[in-house]
Amino acid sequence: MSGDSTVNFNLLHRTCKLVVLLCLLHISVTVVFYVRSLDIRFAFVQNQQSRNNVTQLTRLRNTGFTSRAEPEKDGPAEVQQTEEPRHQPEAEQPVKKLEKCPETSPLLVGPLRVEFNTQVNLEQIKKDNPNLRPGGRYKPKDCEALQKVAIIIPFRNRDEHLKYWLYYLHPILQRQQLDYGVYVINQDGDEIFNRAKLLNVGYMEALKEYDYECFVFSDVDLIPMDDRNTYRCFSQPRHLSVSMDKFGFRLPYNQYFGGVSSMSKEQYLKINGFPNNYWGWGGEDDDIYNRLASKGMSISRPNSELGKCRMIRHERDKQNEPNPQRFDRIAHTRETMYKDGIKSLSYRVVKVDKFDLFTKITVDVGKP
Ligand code: UDH
Ligand code: NGS
Repeated sequence: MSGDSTVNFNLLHRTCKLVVLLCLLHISVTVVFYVRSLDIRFAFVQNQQSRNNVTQLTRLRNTGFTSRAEPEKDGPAEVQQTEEPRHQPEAEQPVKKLEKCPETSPLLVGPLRVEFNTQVNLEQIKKDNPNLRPGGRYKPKDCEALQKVAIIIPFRNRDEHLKYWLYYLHPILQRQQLDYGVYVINQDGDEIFNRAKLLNVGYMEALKEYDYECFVFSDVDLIPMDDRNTYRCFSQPRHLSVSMDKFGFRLPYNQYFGGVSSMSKEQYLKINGFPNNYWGWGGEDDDIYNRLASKGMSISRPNSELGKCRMIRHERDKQNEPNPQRFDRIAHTRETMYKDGIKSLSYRVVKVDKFDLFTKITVDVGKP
């Protein structure tokens, strides 16, 4: 009997030990798993926080708040990194520099209906273009524009035409994904008009505001009929209004460079800008063509389908009669272009108005 009970006691003792050991093992396994799950949860919270930081910074940047405090010249605002874990997976990096916009904008729609029978009003245009910044500035928010373009419009007493221009062009330029600003250069007073000198003023004044690299010079009464005719610069000076309704959608002559054209800063400086001494109508665009040709540049053009545009019909303006000296002047461009141009430009800024849809610079350009 006593031998049996000793055996039973030993068996019980071993079983209890085993149970205690199993319990200990269970507890330690549970503790290990618990600690590991804490680690994971902590890491998850950290990641969520850093993701929120990125989202907040992105939002700030898109509304323009962060860029406002930074100098314009630096382009898209760089966002400062907040305290981020040292080693982050690729996807968790803070806001990166925007990628370049594609060579051809995916937003383009092609041929457009352009007509001037319906009235347009500035308030409506403003509502239709909520992403414009004061002074008629814009840059895409999802990509870095390929070019910074200043659009220069020579102007006096053409408010009705300007409204149509703004109505049609702002949406087009935004679809073209340009970083652009619209500068209306308004000739002060009622002396004889000087289109080319106003364009020179536009070049100078736009550069005071932003480091534009491309300049589009556009008459106020010309509207493109296809948004694939991009208002930017090319490796050669560009003539954009190649197929105007008033010329039966053809070029009036091969050397024609009037209406809408574009030039990079480099191309423009190579020809000493435009002439300042063409007072009244005609010839200044031919002088510009001569300057480009004399410097060995050729004219790049869109094809006649893409280059279609409409002109708003109008009567001849007062104080813009044909210039009787124009034929003599264009015969001597090669001799005069170094004395007369951007280097010898003089004018006085009378007023600068930053409107919602454009910047208006009123200037005294003098008289002949
Ligand atoms: N411009 C003004 N105000 C003026 C004169 C010219 O804003 O008083 C600007 C405007 O941007 C215009 C550009 O300069 O688009 C070219 O001038 P323009 O319109 O006189 O040249 P265009 O060749 O017309 O368009 C010439 C007169 C046509 C008379 C037709 C009569 N049926
Ligand atoms: C030429 C003018 C250009 C003018 C073009 C088109 O004759 O300045 O006609 O004019 N050159 C001279 O007069 C030397 S338009 O039909 O648009 O009024 O741009």
